[in-house]
Amino acid sequence: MHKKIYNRIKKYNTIVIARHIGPDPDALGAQIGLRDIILHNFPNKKVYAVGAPTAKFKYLGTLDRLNDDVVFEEALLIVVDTPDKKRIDGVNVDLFKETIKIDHHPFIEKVCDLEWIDDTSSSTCQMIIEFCMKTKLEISKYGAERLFMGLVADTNRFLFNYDNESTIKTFDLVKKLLKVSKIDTTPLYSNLYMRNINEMKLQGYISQNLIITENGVGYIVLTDEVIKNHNVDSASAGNLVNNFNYIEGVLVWLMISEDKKQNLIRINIRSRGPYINTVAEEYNGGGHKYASGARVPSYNEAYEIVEKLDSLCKKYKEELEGDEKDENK
Ligand SMILES: [Mn+2]
Repeated sequence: MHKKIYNRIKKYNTIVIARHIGPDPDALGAQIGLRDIILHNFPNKKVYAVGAPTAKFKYLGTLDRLNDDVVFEEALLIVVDTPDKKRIDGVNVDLFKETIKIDHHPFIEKVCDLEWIDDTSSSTCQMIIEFCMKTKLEISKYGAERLFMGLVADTNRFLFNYDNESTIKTFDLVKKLLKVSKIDTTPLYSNLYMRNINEMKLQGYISQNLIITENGVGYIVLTDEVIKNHNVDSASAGNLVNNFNYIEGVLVWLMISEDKKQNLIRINIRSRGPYINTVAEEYNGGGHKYASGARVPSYNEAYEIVEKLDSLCKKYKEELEGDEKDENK
């Protein structure tokens, strides 16, 4: 697979790299990192990283606009960190001569001619690192920094929940990346974890008002009014979900944030117990087993989700107890 992808990159003079709407550091890091690495190895190629920019992650680098002289019929498209067609930002997959998908989400649908999917990988950035290590692509320093930031973000600073083998692979690839690129990680962490005081105050509000259900679902409703009073936007409110890991008795937690501009409710869910992506998928969302999201039309669906997550937790705890009893026999 690595070889096939490498050969296609080598073959095409015009390469467009796309990722999902509402990008996160893994999507942007993979996209911008890969662009830099391809240009570093093939300076004469034209490589574009496309999609709507986000002010919040501008430290990851700039995006390109596709000008009129791009001939899609002769170009290669690489889609990163995106399992389904409808979530690809900024390009029409059907226009390209050839297409490749590189992704670590659970499979949803076949979108590209060539698909490399590894849902045991911590991040798409990790897959790009692996790809470079296994091919002749030399990793640029700038590229290495983007990939490192994306991987750190998706693993939530290595607090991720994977099996032993996957974890060893992640650390091994990070070790190799640091060795070849000699990047300084300290400023990269400040990029990722610098927060403004308004977000911190909202985090305080969430801690004060978090509701915990009978079976261990922690949730908070952030109305438009609360979000406005704290001077943050609804997307960054939802992102605070990552800061509520490891609360005793809370297995699943979610932020329910109103987005008045788009007239919807954002749901950001995390888990350190049951798989939650199935519930997100029922509401037109999706993601990973332990980190998912959805956008729903009203609070009614949001409360339905809380209830479904609560019964997931109940089942999960019962199964755990069952296992323990079996072991004691
Ligand atoms: Mn990702």
